[in-house]
Amino acid sequence: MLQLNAAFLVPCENSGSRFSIDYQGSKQLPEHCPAASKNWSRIWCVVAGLTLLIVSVNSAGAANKPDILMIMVDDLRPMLGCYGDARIKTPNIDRLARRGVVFERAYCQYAKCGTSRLSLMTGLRPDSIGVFSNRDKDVVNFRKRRPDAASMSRWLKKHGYHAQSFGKIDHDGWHADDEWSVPASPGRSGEMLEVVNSEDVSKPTTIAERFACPVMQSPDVADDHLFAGRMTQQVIDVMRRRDSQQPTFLAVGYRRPHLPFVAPKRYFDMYQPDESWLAKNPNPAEGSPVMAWFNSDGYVGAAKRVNFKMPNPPTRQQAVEWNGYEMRSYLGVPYHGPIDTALQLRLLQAYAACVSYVDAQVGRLLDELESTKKLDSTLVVFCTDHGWHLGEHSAWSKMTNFEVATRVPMIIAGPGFEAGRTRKIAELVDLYPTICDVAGVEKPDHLQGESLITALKEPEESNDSIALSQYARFGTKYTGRALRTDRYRFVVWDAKKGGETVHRELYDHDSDPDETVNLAGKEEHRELVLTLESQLRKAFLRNEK
Ligand SMILES: [Ca+2]
Repeated sequence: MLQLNAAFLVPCENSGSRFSIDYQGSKQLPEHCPAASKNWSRIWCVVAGLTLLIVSVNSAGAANKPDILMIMVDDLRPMLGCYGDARIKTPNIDRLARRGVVFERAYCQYAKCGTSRLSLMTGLRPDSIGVFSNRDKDVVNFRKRRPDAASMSRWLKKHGYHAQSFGKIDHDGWHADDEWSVPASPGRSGEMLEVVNSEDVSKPTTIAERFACPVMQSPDVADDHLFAGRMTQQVIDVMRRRDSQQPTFLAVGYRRPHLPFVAPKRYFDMYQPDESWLAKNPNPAEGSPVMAWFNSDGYVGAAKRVNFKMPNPPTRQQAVEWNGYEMRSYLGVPYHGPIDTALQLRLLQAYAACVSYVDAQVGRLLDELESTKKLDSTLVVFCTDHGWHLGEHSAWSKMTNFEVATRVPMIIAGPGFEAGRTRKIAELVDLYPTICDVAGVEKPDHLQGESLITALKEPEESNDSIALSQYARFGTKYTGRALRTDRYRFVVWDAKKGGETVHRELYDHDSDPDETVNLAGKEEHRELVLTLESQLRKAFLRNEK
């Protein structure tokens, strides 16, 4: 039985259907100078000539550089055909995977949108960025504090690229227009909460209030009725208009499958999940601390707004009952307590539908590149910002250090390397230096990731690389820092005050890929824990600045 609070079953606030995009990026010099006045004509020609010269000089260093298309999907776990899981149909992402190198073990640095995206775009790790909230002012302060840390877009722009972004690349509200060649096109404010009018789905979409937003909607509408479809068409329009003399970096950020799960009905109709889809490890890992898997700690205030008092801190049992609050804050999911099997299956169906909807949009972008014969020469980077719990460890959503929250799809296809797959452990923070290397752009000094160019050229090669992730819990009272090696996931939880290590976690992926038993406290693993902790501390220390 769903616990819907009638008080919140109110119509979504109508913010209109405005949607506009700034196309200042198209540099179109006149084919001939206007002849209204000879003098003005001469002046105009001189100005135009100088502009042309400047563009030419700007582009000189950009000769032979590939166009770059970066596709970033929000909250996408690697539950994809090309990752060996055919339950969700993603023929287009799979098609890209067949052309490029699939990183089977890629990890985010922070399993939450904002910090993960800042890390990816700046090439810095979260400890160096120091932004762990969703507060806009923290990002402004970070940019002031680290003016040297040019973002990928700013750097590529400096090196001759036309850099343009669509949708969610930085966390919503964190865009800085001067990072791009033209102002970013993020859509309406709050676009994440785009919903259709349930009385008449043909009406323009609106932006919902968080607690008045249904967790899922399956309107019978065309792809372009929703933002992702409209945005895709705009990207294609820009692709068609772009100046072929100047290399282009297009960053396209899809806001689904992030909640709410809204996608056209036909994508919902593709799925009827059965119980085999349910999480294999629905309970918290044996011997794990609450802070490892309780991902509702940032929602205490939000719960209060709707007159629910979330225990803070919760007992182990309370933490299970309140877990996954990001999802519970939408209409249609109980605020706390069990999520019954029927609802879990509908949520799985909705998540799958959103992924397939986004996949179809990715297909449109690939089709466009293919039909203009630019697919072979374009560097296409496909990734997300972090994984997602679909009931694992009693959690829904992200915001943990577990494999399901930190492992991400990463596919890189482009000129100069063959298709393949690699088991090399990679990180999202590696993308910036990798893109520089493939594009033939020098790398800025501040980067903390490692270029994956060797893995792209020799994907069979494996090595002893590691991945680092982290998450702050209960505000920033505790931080969990995670090390992923070839075999293990090892996590330490340190208190901010006093620096005391309060918990350790160790999972053996050879015997326990679902991370169901924390081995850290077992006497037989004492030496291993010491070794991994030493490795983890050294690796994280290297990145503190
Ligand atoms: Ca996200």
